[in-house]
Amino acid sequence: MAKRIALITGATSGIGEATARLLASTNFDLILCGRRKDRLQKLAAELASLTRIHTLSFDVRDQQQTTSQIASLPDDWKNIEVLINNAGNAHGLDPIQQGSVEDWDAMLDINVKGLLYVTKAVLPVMVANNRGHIINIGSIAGKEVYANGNVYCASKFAVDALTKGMRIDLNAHGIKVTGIHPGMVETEFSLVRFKGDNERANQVYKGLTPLRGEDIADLILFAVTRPAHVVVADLVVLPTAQASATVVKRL
Ligand code: NDP
Ligand code: 8X3
Repeated sequence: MAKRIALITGATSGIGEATARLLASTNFDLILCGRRKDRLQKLAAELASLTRIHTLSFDVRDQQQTTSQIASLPDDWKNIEVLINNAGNAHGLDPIQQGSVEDWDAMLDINVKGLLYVTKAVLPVMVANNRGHIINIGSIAGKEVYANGNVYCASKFAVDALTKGMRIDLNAHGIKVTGIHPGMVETEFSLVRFKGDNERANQVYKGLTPLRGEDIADLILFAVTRPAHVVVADLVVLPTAQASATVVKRL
């Protein structure tokens, strides 16, 4: 079977990087995206023996950059069949009355508007082909609101709403849309949320076995390898030690 082209945002770390590694060893050519060029180059060099790799470095907050980078793809990379909208992070964990506007802007601009900008740049080819698959990485935070989660939760509720809206609007074009909503995954997520405070980040996963990026990559691979008539619409996945956004069993 011919290889399909998948574009992964946030491929420089965590869930996106694990997904790149898994898809590279299956039936995909990969467009790997992120801001950190050194990481993109290192990963591309590592995976080049497995499949074709193209890298794009851009900040999803910048619509002009996002659009022009995706438009710059050579002809033999333009036919994207799978888009994995994964780039995103939490910034801060504060009560709303103490929240930082900078953190709010980052979460809404990256997790919501960035996802929209990337999708807008990729959709024309899927619409023209009447075929394609968009995977949006939401969160348990997009299903339940928890204390101090306020704006991060709002950004992920928006991802959930956009996933449902995309599935409806793109239905006529045969484009599949999947939402994957993880609980705790040990990546650089908490380090970013707590602005490089390693000790605080490690506390999040203390006394439990969290998910790994590879666990989410497995689900992505499952979703993108279903037969043409099947779409995995919505998946919530938690570590066994986690029952909800806030109910967690620790040793
Ligand atoms: P990481 O911090 O490990 O990875 C985040 C990725 O997003 C990096 O590759 C980063 O690349 C990219 N990214 C962040 N900001 C931007 C930006 N402005 N422009 C372009 N790329 C950006 O975290 P995860 O792997 O855990 O996060 C991936 C997704 O999973 C996120 O959407 C997150 O909300 C979601 N999620 C994570 C959970 C968890 O517990 N870890 C649980 C539920 C959902 P670079 O910095 O190089 O640009
Ligand atoms: C990341 C999971 O619970 O920290 O989306 O919001 S949580």
